[in-house]
This record gives sequence, C-alpha cells and structure tokens, in this order.
Amino acid sequence: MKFIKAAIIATLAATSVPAFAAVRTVTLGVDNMTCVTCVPMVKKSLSQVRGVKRVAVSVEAKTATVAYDDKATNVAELVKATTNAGYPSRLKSAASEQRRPR
Ligand SMILES: [Cu+2]
Repeated sequence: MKFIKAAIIATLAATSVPAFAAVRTVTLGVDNMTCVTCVPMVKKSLSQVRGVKRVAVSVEAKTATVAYDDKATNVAELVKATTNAGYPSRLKSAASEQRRPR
C-alpha cells in the first residue's frame, strides 16, 4: 500500500501546475498607430486582457510592450485585443521572463 500511495503522489506532482506564475514581457509591433491619440486606445485594449500587468505604448516605434501573467493569458490573446480595437499587431520580441519567488 505504501508503494501505491507514493505512486499517486508522484502522479499528482507531475500533473499539477507550478505554484508560481511567470510574468513575461513581450513587445508587439502594432499597425495603424498614426498619432498620439492612438496610444490610449491600444493601451486600453491591452490593459483589459486578464493577466496583463503593465502596458507601455510607443507611437514613434509603433510598439506595445506588455508584461503579463503567462498563466492568465498569452501572446495570441494580446494580439487579438489590439486587432479587435483596430490595431493589428504581431509579436516583435520576447524580452524577458521573471519568476516570482515561491
Ligand atoms: Cu491616432
């Protein structure tokens, strides 16, 4: 019985998600940003995505840098959010990854 118990615990440990979330920072290339009033529009669309922590938008670089919890959302969702707001985007670079201490 001891062996079976150990096997169950091992299975649970292997299938459960990690006890910490990773915050990822990505830069999206954003289309259709032509003036400064586009910035809050893009920023708002990204901020409304669940799990998004920070958004920085540059109209000059035509980019949006987004920090998000990778357990709550993903790049596809971010791209969808700006695209739905009228600003199609794509992943430009994945800058860094930070893990919160347990
Ligand atoms: Cu504009």
